[in-house]
Amino acid sequence: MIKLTIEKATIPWQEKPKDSKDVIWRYSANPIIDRYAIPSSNSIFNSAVVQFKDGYAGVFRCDNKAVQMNIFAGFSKNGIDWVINHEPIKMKAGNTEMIASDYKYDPRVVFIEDRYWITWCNGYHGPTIGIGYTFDFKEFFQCENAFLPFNRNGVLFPQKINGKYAMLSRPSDNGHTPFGDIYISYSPDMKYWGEHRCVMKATAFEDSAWQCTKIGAGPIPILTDEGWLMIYHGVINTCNGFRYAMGTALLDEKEPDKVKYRTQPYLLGPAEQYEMVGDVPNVVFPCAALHDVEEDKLAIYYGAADTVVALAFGKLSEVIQFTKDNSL
Ligand code: BMA
Repeated sequence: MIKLTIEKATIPWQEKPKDSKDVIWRYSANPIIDRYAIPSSNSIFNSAVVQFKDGYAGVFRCDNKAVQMNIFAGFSKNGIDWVINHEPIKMKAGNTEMIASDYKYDPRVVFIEDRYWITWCNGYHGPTIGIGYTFDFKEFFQCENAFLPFNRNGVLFPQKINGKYAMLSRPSDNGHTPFGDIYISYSPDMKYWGEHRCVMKATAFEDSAWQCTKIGAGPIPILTDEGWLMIYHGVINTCNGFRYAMGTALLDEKEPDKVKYRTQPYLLGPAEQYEMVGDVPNVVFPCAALHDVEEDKLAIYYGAADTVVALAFGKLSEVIQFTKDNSL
């Protein structure tokens, strides 16, 4: 039998700066994707990447200059330099003919079993969770929306749990939601979703103020020896509006609605110019992460100030330890 060896793409990486005491550090050449990276774009942010062939593919949120939100496929050899298609993803009918969509934003991507699954915030009488799949990032198929409106931040687990697909989501409203907790739902077939359970709520102001208004899942959860590592965003409503930062939690492997640890401090908050200044100031919004257990590497992709895409790094073991040592 001929054994196929699939070349492992090198994970984007930069060593921690000598003077940094943080568990997560930023890529020195951030942002990696400029707001005008394709001819039509006003901003490119909150985007998802995944290993594909001997490199990477991604689904990018590109708002155009009419400020219409849509998702675009892109490709990269090294995970840092990206070529993004100039035309948005055109969906074909997947497990339904009902593929209505007023807008698409904040995609997530994950490989499960035989294909890449994409979730995004889909406009159907307000935001809800859209689901689609692709085998090659050329042809895309849209499935039934997972939930009723209004919902955002639909994030699939990378494998079935107790025989079912599992998805985190954040029920919301039709506007700039002033609340929001993370729930988990299960599906036998990626069409019908149920068994909804609350995972994690926004905190009390006095306990951890950066996540006291709302929270939402970010990248695809990573299975570790300590359970599912969930990177999420937390929001505080300040006198100048919302401020989005990044935290981590560890969820039970078999029962992921059980939170084992959850960070009281944030791991990354808006502090650099490109995170504090943009179309929506003071936003770091993680949507994807690449990891390598053997090399103990984690690369997190996040939208900065709703304008550009940036990259941050951490050691997987240190992020897990930090989450355990700094838990609420
Ligand atoms: C949310 C979404 C995100 C955005 C965030 C901050 O409601 O629109 O895409 O990053 O607000 O503006």
